[in-house]
Amino acid sequence: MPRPEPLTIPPRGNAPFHVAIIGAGFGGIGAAIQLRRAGFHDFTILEAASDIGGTWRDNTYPGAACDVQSHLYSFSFAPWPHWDHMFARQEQILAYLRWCAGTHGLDPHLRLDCPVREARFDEKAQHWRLRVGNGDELVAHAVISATGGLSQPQWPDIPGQKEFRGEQFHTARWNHDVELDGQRVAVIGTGASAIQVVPAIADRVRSLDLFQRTPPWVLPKPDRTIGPRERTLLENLPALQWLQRQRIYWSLEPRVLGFVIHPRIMGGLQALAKLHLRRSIQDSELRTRVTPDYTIGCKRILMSNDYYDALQRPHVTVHAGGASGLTPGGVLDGNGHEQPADVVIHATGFKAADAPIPYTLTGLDGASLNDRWAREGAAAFKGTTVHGFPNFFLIVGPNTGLGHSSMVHIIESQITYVLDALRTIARTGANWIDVRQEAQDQWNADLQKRLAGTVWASGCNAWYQSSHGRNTTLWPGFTWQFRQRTRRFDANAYLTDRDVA
Ligand code: N01
Repeated sequence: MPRPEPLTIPPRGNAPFHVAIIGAGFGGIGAAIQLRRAGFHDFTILEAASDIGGTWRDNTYPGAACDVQSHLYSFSFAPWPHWDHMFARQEQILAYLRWCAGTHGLDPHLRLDCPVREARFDEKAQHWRLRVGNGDELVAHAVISATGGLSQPQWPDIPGQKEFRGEQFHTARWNHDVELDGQRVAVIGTGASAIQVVPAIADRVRSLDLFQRTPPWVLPKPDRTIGPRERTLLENLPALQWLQRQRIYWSLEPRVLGFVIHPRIMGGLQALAKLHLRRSIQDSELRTRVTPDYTIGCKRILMSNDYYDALQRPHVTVHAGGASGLTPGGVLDGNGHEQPADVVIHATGFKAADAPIPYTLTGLDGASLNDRWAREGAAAFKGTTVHGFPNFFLIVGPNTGLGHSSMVHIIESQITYVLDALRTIARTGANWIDVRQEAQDQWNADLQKRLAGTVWASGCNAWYQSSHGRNTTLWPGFTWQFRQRTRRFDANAYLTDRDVA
């Protein structure tokens, strides 16, 4: 694998230039590996939890697996020949991330159980001050914030949750102490998490009531096991692994055309999903109940070979119309009828579109990014830098999400950009860089113009939209276009401390 160009940053005053990485999921681990591979060792990874892994540590629900093939949903600079399924299970992805951290020597840089509460730019000292959970303060000259787009669970906005007397939990905080065998279980939500959970638990429970508000489009999942012989071959022939990655990448990339050019192009995919539905569900009434009424792709397209089977078990009931509340003994359907339940599982997703930053972030002139984004909606330049927040870099920032390919590809592109920004700081001797407001505004105006014609704007209610009515989550293009735009740090779009001195 080609190494990133070397990175050596001269000390600032008496102190070495220090980088704080917030979060040890794919984004934080990837950034740390690339810093080390570039020969830069002065960084700390601050992780709020007691283990690394991000979303792949938190989502331990039964059936949790990736819906992108693992040879692509992994770092190109840390290929792994050991995937035992085309679409890896959660435990194996977590094992992969631990392997990445171990083999790339990240352990000495890791501070676990160390939630960042506040990051404040000290204009006089020209560096960031980070306050962590135990009250300690850490100084950093640059901050890479990789806290993840899907890290904060969204509980349903329905009354009665405090009154429910049984057990309840969110899929991203699965309570493994709760026994599901023989219980009456209610699942709220029919998104990517629910369609994995429902088939995984259906056989164990006494009854399963699924509360669906909007049915998803579901395609067959082209999964298969990767046997020991194939894995040995991949291990011994790295070129074959590379080819496998390329094959998957180029097979997924054209799918973006249907998302961004015209919703009509989605016709073929929608026909395939309808065929999957017709072949899988015989009962026409149930089929009608789970047939979506919006264009495929407007909400995330799901993949499963066993979801529809599970819905047809005699003890499984789909309640269209969603859940309208909880009572002490169960869940109210859309008509207000109570469905008794011992356990309620909230498969209701994450706070994604409003891109919350899970700590207080204060930049130049005391500006608060938390307030700004709450007021105006999330916006950044290239999903990575934000005007007024010098030397602050987001991984998986606004409008970097994908509906068609691997987020790890986007993460790698952003890391390349951040490393090049740090190289610019090293080369020019500047203390900080700050993206110009005009550059950021132009970037976002262009994005919103392109998003207006996409399938995501075709009239469904998806978490891609922020509460301000803008799509602040998705990248409306090919992933190689994003890579092209982040290949080099574009210094002209930035001010430095010297420009404002
Ligand atoms: O969450 P979601 P998710 N009554 O927001 C419903 C990633 N992911 O955790 O559609 C009934 O998709 C809500 O209904 P509606 C992936 O990026 C990846 O499933 O808003 N239902 C919806 O059905 C994914 O997109 C993998 O009408 C209620 C559901 O809750 C993202 O995570 C696996 C309701 C939330 O679905 C989020 O997926 C899993 C109510 N009162 C997740 N309130 C991979 O395989 C809300 N809902 C990589």
